[in-house]
Amino acid sequence: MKRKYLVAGLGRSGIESANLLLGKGEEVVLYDGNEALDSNEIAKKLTGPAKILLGDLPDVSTLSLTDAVISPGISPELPFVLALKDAGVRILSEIELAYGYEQGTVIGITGTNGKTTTTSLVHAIMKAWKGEKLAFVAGNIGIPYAKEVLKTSAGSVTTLELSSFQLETVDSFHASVAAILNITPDHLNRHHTMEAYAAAKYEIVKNARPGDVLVLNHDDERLRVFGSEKRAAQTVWFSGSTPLENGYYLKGDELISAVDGTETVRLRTDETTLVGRCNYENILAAMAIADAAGVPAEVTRQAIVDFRAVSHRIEYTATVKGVRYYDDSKGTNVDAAIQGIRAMTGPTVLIGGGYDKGSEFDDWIEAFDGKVKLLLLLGQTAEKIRETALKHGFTDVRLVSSMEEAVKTASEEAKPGDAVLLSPACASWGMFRDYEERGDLFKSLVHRMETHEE
Ligand code: UMA
Repeated sequence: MKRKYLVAGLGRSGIESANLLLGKGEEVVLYDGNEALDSNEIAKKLTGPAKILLGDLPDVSTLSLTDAVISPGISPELPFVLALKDAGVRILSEIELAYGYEQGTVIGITGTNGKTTTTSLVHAIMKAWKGEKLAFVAGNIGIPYAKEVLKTSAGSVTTLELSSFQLETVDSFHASVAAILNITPDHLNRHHTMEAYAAAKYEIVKNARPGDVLVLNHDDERLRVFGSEKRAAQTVWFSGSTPLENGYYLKGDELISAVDGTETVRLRTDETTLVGRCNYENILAAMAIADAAGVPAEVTRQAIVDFRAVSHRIEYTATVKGVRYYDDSKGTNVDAAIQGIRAMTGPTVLIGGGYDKGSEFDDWIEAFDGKVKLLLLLGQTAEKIRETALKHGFTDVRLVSSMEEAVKTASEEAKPGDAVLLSPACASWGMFRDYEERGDLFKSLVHRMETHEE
């Protein structure tokens, strides 16, 4: 049967899905809810002709569709997606679509925090092992899988960073090695409950086969339960806190792998430029994944030693007038932002707030631990965070209306020896395209002050 695809959402994911389908000679209709988009601009990004619909989607029965590829930012609960389902249209994610063209081996990494760093580490290891032509990285990290998949071949390894949004609508997707790094509250406005959010992440292993490996965090209670269930994939554990009879763990300043209680020291913490327990956990997970994929231990070790930190993750930006500035724009939820504040060693002016995902901010405020001297708040969540801070007796809070005002105020209030940390505990949507744009603006404002200082 001749298929007819709707590609919904015309951001990075949608455009590359459309191009993959157009390249395969499929009939594609493009759709975006934002009627202010320019159809001509969209058409320029496409590799072939396609009808473009903007604003409200017409009655789906008039479109004769067979499949709909929905972008990660589109909830499968939206009325137009439900209408498509009711009309018998197959709903799939970009990941599921691209996976249909995969020729090699796939490694899938999900979790609330640490997935970009772990994905980058694993990809660095795979590149060191297989070479540039046989190692690919894609997914939530910012490179659509649909853009990379046609480059894969029988011997290649693709490392995918997968968000709950991308996993929600997979069907046949299969990763030979999968990892769930941790599950803490995030995106609850989309998934509603922690159970539903966790269930989306568990989809990463739904098609596990004998011989597959599932890497899980032993320190995460929910994952300890999940990992004890019977399934085709073998579970391999890592822990940032507890020595394991079999598994990967941090002990003092050593990263260790153990088999039946026999320990091998794989790396010392001073051999990597990554800092903080969360990063050591990411390295342990990456080692477990690399071992499961069959990478020689020395190749893994060297690639980790050579690895440099990911942008926007507690990234040192500059020192201006004795004040150190850090960009942790990737701290898009409370748990990630707690890691950001923990990494600070002295008085800190903290810039937070952003898009409202329905999170609670109590744990974040409690983690301030006397270090935060002033909290500057931006965006939709500013008032909610301020109220939470006051409830916890933290009163040094000020609302600001832009990143420019936040950086200016921070620079006026910080004394030499202090730090200024952008770690919002919220997504950037509403004010910025994504956390990268938010972090880049912060960094450029800091660098501008640095230039004026000279
Ligand atoms: N749109 C609609 N209707 C809606 C919602 C959105 O039509 O109800 C349209 C918007 O008008 C816009 C387009 O959809 O034109 C945007 O699509 P998108 O939000 O899915 O964004 P993409 O640019 O396609 O980027 C997506 C991921 N975005 C999200 O998950 C929100 C990127 O993850 C990912 O890097 C990219 O695909 C490539 O795979 C970003 C992210 O913020 C980094 N991820 C979240 C996170 O890390 O917490 C999950």
